[in-house]
Amino acid sequence: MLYPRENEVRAVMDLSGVWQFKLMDETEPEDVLAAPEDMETIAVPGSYNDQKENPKFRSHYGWACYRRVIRIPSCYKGQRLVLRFDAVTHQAKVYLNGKLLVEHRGGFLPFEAEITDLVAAGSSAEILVMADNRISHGTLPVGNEGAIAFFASDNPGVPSVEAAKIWAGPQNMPNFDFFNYAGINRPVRLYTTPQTYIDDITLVPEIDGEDGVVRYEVEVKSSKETNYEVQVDILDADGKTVAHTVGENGFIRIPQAKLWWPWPGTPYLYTARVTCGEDVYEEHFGVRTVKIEGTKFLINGKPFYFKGFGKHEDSSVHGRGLDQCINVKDMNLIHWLNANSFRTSHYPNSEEIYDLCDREGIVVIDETPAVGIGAGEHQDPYKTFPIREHHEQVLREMIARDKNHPCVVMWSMGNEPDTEHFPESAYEYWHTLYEYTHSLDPADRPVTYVCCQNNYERDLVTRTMDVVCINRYYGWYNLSGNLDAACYALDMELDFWAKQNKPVMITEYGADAIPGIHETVPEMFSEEYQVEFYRRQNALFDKRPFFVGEQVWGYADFNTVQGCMRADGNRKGLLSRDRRPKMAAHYFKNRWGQVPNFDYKQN
Ligand code: E8X
Repeated sequence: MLYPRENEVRAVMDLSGVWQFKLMDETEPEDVLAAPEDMETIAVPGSYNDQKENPKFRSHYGWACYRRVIRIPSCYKGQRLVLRFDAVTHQAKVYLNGKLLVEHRGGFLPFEAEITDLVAAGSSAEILVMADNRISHGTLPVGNEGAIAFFASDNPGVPSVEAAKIWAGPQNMPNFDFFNYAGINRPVRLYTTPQTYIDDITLVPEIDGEDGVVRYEVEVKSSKETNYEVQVDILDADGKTVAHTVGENGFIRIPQAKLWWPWPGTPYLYTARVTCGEDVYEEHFGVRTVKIEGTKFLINGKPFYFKGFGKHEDSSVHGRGLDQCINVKDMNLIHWLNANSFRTSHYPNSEEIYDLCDREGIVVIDETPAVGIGAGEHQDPYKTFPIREHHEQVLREMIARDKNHPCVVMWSMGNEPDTEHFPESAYEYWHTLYEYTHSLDPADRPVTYVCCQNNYERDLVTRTMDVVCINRYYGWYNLSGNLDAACYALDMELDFWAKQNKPVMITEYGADAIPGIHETVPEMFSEEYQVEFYRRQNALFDKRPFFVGEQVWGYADFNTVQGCMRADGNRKGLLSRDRRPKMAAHYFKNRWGQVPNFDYKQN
């Protein structure tokens, strides 16, 4: 799906601002809906949870209603009109003038609806958005179910079912470790196209000697029978045409192409300017390749080493709402840290972030919201969670949205599912999904999922991925506080992975550190322990040639559900939530300054 971009023929009206708002209940909205009474104000885009002092905004369970009246300028007459939502979390029903217009499941990917015949240019229209924040065994991310019975029966601290009921219901029980921020988290826009329009563009670059060769495909749609011709111009970074062709699909050769390299190399971007009848669309892309060869992860044919983090979209007040000020700051901090990459843990990020990463040369592992697939040793989630179809849907939508970004080098199908208790059904689920994911990407990027700390000998899935991605907490959640024991166990495990002949990287490892807690003898939660944890474990990665990257957990501290394991959220960030460096940030800035992007490992 193309990003809404204005140009000489397309107009984009940004509907960000203050909307009307009301928390609703669990009742499924009907197909015809009137605005509720007594609405209050809320900012869009933004999660609603932290915008008010009312505790109900944080603990809400169910639907919320947004309202806004838009004016459609008369100069839009004759154009196609499309209403686009970049993300409504987790499920949306959108109403135009009281009637259901479009529904969407999944809180982190865009959807749109054409409204040309439903509104008149020069008039106004009412938009109501119903957003459902409930999570369950059937949503991604996954919510726990049945907590009341569990807490009442197994917990001596909860002496009665009544107490458990007050505590447990109704509320969301995330089976994941980030706050369930909800609402219209990303922009809403009204955009125009001509009646015959460019619906999609696919660009797959290859390198051929000194040249770039781009396989392309343009999809055109039209409300009427027309003849059209598709023209494609490739513009260099100065806007000069360097290649031209005609036709809906084919190959374009860029002589002496400049490649897209991760920072501090030059992330050179070209523009494919596509025209078709009256329509024009400009898509940016880079000439770069990604390939796995033996135990190497190759970018443009050279062995790449990932230095970076798992990173949330999370900031104070905005929650998970788009915040370009934070995004620009984050890109600069990533450079400051001498990092080169991050994983969009644990959901596809806003499209603006990938654009920044393309421009800034930051490498991205793009992850779906499939986090929390597991329910302990007594329940096989693959046989009992109704998620498969939805999981395929988010993969389709994520890849359709992000396929042209040079920054995206790998797809992560999900994070930390149970692969240990039901190894065969886990294999059946993930391996078929792995093949499906490969089939979706025209550029056929590497595909992985991220493995939780587990019994790696029982786990049948991780070893079959293109890159083995492991999250490990030796010295934190297990073998807590003892880095000799932690390093012994990690070393042992790495010897196991050495035998698999795959590229292996760590996608999470880390220790909580509260800024300002200092110790001469490093203990847990001190800044010193966090540094020591990394220093000791990095030494084990450094001596292994098949090891292709270290992504720490995490980039910055982030908000979570409250609980006895979390003091003001998860504190494993290299930076605090307001992006101030802890000691570990300085440690990595120094280390990563000495670890090159390419050829770090001689194998
Ligand atoms: C943590 C991280 C969490 O924030 C992330 O979303 C997923 C978790 C650790 C799993 N990985 O808790 O800091 C711990 C497994 C323990 C054996």
